[in-house]
Amino acid sequence: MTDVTITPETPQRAGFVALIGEPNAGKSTLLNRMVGAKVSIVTHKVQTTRTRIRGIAMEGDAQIVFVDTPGIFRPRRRLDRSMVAAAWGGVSDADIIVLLIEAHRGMTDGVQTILTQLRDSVGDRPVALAINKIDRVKAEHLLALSKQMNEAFPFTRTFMISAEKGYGTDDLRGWLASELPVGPWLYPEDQIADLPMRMIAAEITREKLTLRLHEELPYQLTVETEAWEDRKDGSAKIDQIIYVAREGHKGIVLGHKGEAIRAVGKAAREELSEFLGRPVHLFLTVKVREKWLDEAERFREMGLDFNDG
Ligand SMILES: Nc1nc2c(ncn2[C@@H]2O[C@H](COP(=O)(O)OP(=O)(O)OP(=O)(O)O)[C@@H](O)[C@H]2O)c(=O)[nH]1
Ligand SMILES: [Mg+2]
Repeated sequence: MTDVTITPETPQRAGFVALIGEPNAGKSTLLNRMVGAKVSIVTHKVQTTRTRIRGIAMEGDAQIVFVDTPGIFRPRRRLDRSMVAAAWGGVSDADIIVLLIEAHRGMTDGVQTILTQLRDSVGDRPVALAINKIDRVKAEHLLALSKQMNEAFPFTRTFMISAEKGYGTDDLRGWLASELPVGPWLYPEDQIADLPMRMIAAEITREKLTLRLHEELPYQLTVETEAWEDRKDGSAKIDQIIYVAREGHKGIVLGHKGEAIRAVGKAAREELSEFLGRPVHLFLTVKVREKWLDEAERFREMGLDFNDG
């Protein structure tokens, strides 16, 4: 008789980790780093992310579903309110919450407001503090900030990270994996995102527009994928509409002799074609729609709830 060794199976773990914080804290950068691919768009401007975006990472036997959220700030417009509501919705669905703050900005009024609301909404779930952008400050500054934050809120753990450079992010991911509840994986092992392709495509174009346009304009436009055709030759033909709220904005988006929109289209097409691994023909149309910021359909396309008023 041969010996049979029965190894007890290590249990699978799985769950949701919400990344929250003020606009520009580096949530989307962290999500992309954790997943190892660009799933959520990143710009140097505030309010880049408009809806919850899931990115999936495997860590040993744990499947961590990271939920990137819009930055939390004091909302003015209807769109702002829906974005902030989406962020808190991410908190209420999460098994673990990670609050990102910027090392060089410290405990701002905005961060304190978030802490107040967190106290009322997390119950006994773990909340980690991630002090991000540590590459921008001196080490001695971090200890004082960590102390100040931990006096203000009972964080389960504190991590000092640079989402951009990758400092401290492996530690954070390891800790998150160990804290997740035991349970079956929620997605196939090789899946990294669950946003529909047409939305990812629209987000890539919106990122290029946001990087190029100044001041308020990025906040007053939205991009939708109108049509998508997979061609026999393996390429994809993608038509997108850029909605702007004013005639004047249309001219700015197009640029002199259409040079602005051409540059945006080229950058978006290149990234999209790399993402898809095949050639892309991208056609952008700019439409003036004065009331798009008050249209339920536009919110639905962005993946947001449309609230009254
Ligand atoms: N120096 C430095 N910059 C960073 C780091 N992480 C993110 N950034 C930069 O911070 C800016 C904002 O990053 P995002 O990831 O878009 O921030 P966000 O929190 O998702 O912002 P919203 O979507 O607007 O709420 C970008 O210019 C990033 O490159 C970091 O660790 N160090
Ligand atoms: Mg973001």
